[in-house]
Amino acid sequence: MSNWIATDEIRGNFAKAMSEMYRHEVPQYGTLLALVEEVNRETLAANPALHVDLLDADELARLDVERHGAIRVGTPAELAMLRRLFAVMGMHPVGYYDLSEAGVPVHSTAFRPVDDAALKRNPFRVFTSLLRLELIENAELRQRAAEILAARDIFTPGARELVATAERQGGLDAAQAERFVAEALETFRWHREATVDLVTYRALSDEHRLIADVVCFRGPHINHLTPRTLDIDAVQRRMPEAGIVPKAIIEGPPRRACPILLRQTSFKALEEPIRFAGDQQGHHTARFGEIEQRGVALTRKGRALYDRLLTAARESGADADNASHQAQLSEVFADFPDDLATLRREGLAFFHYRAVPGTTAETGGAESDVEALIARGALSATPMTYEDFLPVSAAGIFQSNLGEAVRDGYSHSSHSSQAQLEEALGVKVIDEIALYERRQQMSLEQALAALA
Ligand code: OOG
Ligand code: NI
Repeated sequence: MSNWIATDEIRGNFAKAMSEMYRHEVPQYGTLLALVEEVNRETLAANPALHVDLLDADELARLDVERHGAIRVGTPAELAMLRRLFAVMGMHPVGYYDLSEAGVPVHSTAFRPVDDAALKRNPFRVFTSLLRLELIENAELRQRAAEILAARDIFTPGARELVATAERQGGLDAAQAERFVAEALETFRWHREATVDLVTYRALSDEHRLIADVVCFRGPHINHLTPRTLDIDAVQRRMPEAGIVPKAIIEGPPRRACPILLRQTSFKALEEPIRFAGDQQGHHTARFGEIEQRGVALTRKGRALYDRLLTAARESGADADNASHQAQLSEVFADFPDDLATLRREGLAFFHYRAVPGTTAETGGAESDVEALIARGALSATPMTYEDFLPVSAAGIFQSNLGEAVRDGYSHSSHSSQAQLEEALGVKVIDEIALYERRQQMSLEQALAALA
């Protein structure tokens, strides 16, 4: 037995500290949290079956602490250090998201816990983007941005030291873990002072607002923190009453009896006063609020169907208002089965299998007997929650916060470069679908062993 504090506990404490810091920095986030809690409470009260399902799936306990955040960093070295910092909290890079196609000069991964027990405890995720400086067309500006980034350290000396300590010892003791949370938090804090003058800021911002956001500050301020709601349509409807203006459209799939993947909406970034070098006053918009509703994770086959239907819906024209957008999506998504048994039998979604106490397999437990075991009530299958993000939705969220100045996609030659992101990280990203597959398979093996 070691004296090290569990990574789950460090992550839980960090997520809590981050949430407190953000609530303090962005009061609207607190308002949104209260609204989400209210809607979740009402949804559970009105839907006892959902209450039981979430309880059974061990999802109810995590709901109140469940958040994702997002940051954007400027250099491979910053990303590599972040990878080590998140590892101390049991968070690892999962998935690759290329946003250059959508006109955002970044590519991204999500740091998150990966195993069942850790996800149950606290699924805190941070969508992390790396600026692709090579996409800045103006060579002089590119050079200037690189120099500014090279001159900063987004980590405190204490954070660097404790990450090294954790790696050397294989963990942190209680006092070290507490200090680690405080030191790590500093990287995500907002700064009212830019590191550059207004002229430089404007030049970078004119190239792309996101470039200015990444380059001109001491650190990669957390730009939103997202609670999970059980009814995103209700929260979207009630946001204006709470004094929050949501973006026009809920991203992702439409409302369904069996929610799939991820639905998201956000409120617009705030314009905040900034003091630039040379004592000049100006503004910057970066921080916003977002909510999400999570559904079942899809297999490769299910995801291909989702992508195909989403593309079909998008091709039939953009809708200005959410009601007609949702109506049209629902029509197109009529082709996506909407009951759990079909989603499972057709191999469209992932499930957790469990042995039902008090039953035995009799038939011996070969995998082909799964259907028979389920029919007899010896085996249960509950939907596995999607823990990741969606590139088209992420692009929509980015863009709703970049104001009018949305640009076209970057040229194809500069596209998707997972290898480049992995080189920066210093490790390969985990394939999210393979991870769901493994977790499903493991749950099935354990269930069958229990029944045997
Ligand atoms: C990240 C936007 C993506 C999501 O939930 O899809 C995102 C950013 O703006 O940095 O957070
Ligand atoms: Ni987000």
